[in-house]
Amino acid sequence: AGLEGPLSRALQRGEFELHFQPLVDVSGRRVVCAEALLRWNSPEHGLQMPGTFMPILERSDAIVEVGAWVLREACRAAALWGGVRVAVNLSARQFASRDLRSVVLGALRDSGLPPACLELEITESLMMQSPERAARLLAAFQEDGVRVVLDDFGTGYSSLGYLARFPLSGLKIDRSFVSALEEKPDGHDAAIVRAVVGLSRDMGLELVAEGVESLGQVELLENLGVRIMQGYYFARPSAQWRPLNVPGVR
Ligand code: G
Ligand code: G
Ligand code: NA
Ligand code: MN
Repeated sequence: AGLEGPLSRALQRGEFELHFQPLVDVSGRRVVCAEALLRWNSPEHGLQMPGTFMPILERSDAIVEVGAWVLREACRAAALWGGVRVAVNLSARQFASRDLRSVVLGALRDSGLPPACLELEITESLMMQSPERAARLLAAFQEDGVRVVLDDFGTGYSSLGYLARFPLSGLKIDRSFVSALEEKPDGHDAAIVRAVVGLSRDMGLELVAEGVESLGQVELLENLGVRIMQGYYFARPSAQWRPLNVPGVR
C-alpha cells in the first residue's frame, strides 16, 4: 500500500539497481556465475527487497519493462567479467510475453555478452502455465546458446517427467533441502540431495545448491557430490560485487 505510485515512476527515475551474488565451483575454487537480484532504492521508502515490490510489479505490465531493464543491465555488467556467467530471474508475465526472446537477444547484442554467459532462471510453476509454449521457448533459447535453469527445484508441482521434455541446462536445488543438512546429515533431505545429484549427472544438468550458509553445509554437500554452491557463506548479494576472488573457499 502506498508503493504503487512511486513504483510506477521508479524505472524512469533510475531507482532500480542490481545486486550480484556469486555461484562458486567449490572443487575448482572459482566463481562460475553470479545471480542478479533486483533492488529498489526508493527515496521515500529506502532500499526495498523484491518481496515488497515484486508482487506489485507482477500485477501490472510494468514487470515486463523492468524485467527488460534487468536483462540489459545484467548483460552489460557481465560483459566485463571475463567469462563468468550472469543469471537473471524471469517473472511469470515476462516469461509469457511474446517478445521475451527478442529482448534477450537484444540485450546480448547490445552488450556483446556471449549467449553462453547468460543464464535465465525460471521456476516450475512458470513452466507449467503453458507447458507447450515453454517447451518451444526453451528449445529456441537452447538454439540461441542461452542457458535456462530451473530455480527452487523440488518445491514445485511439476512431475519429474517434465525434466526430460524441457531442454534445460541446470537445476538449482531449493535452499530448504540445504538448511536441515547439518542437523540431520543422514535424514530425508540428504537423501533427496543425493538423488538430485545422480539425476542431474545422468541427465547432463548442472546442479547448484542454494542457501549455503555454513562450512558444515559446504562439506556435507561436497560429500553428497554437489560442486556448485551459492549462499551467504560465500557472499551476500552486493551492488559492489566483481568476480575478482572466491570468497570463503578453502
Ligand atoms: O534477493 P532476494 O534477493 O530477496 O530475492 C527474493 C526473490 O525475488 C527471489 O525469489 C528472486 O528470484 C526474486 N527476484 C530477485 N530479483 C529479481 C528479478 O530481477 N526479476 C524477477 N522476476 N525476480 C527477481
Ligand atoms: O528464489 P531465488 O532462489 O531466486 O531466491 C534468491 C533469494 O535467496 C534472494 O532473496 C537472496 O538474497 C536469498 N539468499 C541468497 N543466499 C542465501 C542464503 O544463504 N540464505 C538465505 N536464507 N537466503 C539466501
Ligand atoms: Na533465482
Ligand atoms: Mn532459488
